[in-house]
Amino acid sequence: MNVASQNTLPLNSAVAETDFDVEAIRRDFPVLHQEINGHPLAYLDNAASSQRPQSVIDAVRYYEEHDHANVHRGVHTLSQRATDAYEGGREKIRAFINAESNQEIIYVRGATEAINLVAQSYGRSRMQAGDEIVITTMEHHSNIVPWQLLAEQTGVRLRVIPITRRGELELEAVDELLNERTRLLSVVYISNALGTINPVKTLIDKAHSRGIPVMLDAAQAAPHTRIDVQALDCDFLAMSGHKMYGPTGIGILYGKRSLLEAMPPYQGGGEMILAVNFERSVYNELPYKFEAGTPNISGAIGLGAAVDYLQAIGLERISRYEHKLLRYATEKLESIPELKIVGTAREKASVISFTVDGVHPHDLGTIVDSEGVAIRTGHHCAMPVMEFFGVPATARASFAFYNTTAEIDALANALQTALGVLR
Ligand code: 7TS
Repeated sequence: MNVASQNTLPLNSAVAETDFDVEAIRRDFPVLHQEINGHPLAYLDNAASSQRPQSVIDAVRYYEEHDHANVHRGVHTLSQRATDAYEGGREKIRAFINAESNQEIIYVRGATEAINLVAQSYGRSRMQAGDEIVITTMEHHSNIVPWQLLAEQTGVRLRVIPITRRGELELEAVDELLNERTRLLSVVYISNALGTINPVKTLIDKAHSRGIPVMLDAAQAAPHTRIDVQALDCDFLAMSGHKMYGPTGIGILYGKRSLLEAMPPYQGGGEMILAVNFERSVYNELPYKFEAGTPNISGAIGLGAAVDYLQAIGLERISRYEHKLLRYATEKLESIPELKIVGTAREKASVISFTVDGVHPHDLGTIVDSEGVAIRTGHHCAMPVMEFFGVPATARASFAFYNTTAEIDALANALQTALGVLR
């Protein structure tokens, strides 16, 4: 599904969605039903980490209470059950992103580790001084610093696609930056700081026409839009479980099998070998070659349950509902004259960053918290974005499909209170 095309949907002022019962969905998320500082919690920090539905909590708990053992190692029943559940999660995730094979789904700690793995395994074994890696101005630090580490190790050069004042990529610059020295294009799919949905299919086609592989940082995309890695034809893709209603400490690296097969292991240890002697070791097959040591078994199982939950609702419905929420919130915040929205791309998802002249975002965040509204303030690990817009930080509200227009109203009211106090 193309999220971008949904941005042209007409706005229903009441955000009424006949086939989307947000109250029923909210009942699946126990954490939402509490008061913070005497007000109902309005959790609007989903880009940092989303909440877990009861089914994820139950799946993890069931595993801990009935099935825990180490995976792939035992003939005993618990080990087999743990292995089945762990590998079952991998199959769910494969189907979720429509990868061709389970061997292309590597369990990692999160998007950060996925990108570091590609930098250190793929990058370090294939790149050298004179080669170039292209990223964009709107990357999260986790899609900048791993390449800088690689640059220090190998002499590769990092080149950066600029952005416009709206917070969109300057696409004309792409043709110039992708050249015969480029070895990889690594791009954020949806920006955590601006909400911009990048035209990743166009970028992939441009890169592939020059023989350049593409990595997508889909940490923010996976919870909000249907991802089909075969349709996109991306070469690598990174996701974080905790941003898609699953546990922390688990994430996925997707890689095309042919690329992963040719890559050396990222870490050495148990599980990733077939045979070891002191002369040499024989590495295990995919995906285990990249899963050294005892993995986050309960995390993988929880992520599988999160994917089941998302599939049951349907990413298309989620995108539609969240898009309406974003439109509602944008109109609401635009009606507060002191407030300036940072990031006004034509294609956006689930994030509104904003500033108020003369007021530090941390102060805004603290005051709205006193009314039960959770937003994030800071540089959002995207300091080059802050530098581009000439601000030290922004306040950011980020939405999930369990959020409501009432919560957005609570945000707007709390911001009015804050402005009354601070200005
Ligand atoms: N890429 C993007 C686009 C992100 O938004 C984040 C985390 C990461 C990568 C790293 O993910 P991790 O799970 O490995 O930490 N973004 C945020 C955020 O916006 N606020 O807190 C974390």
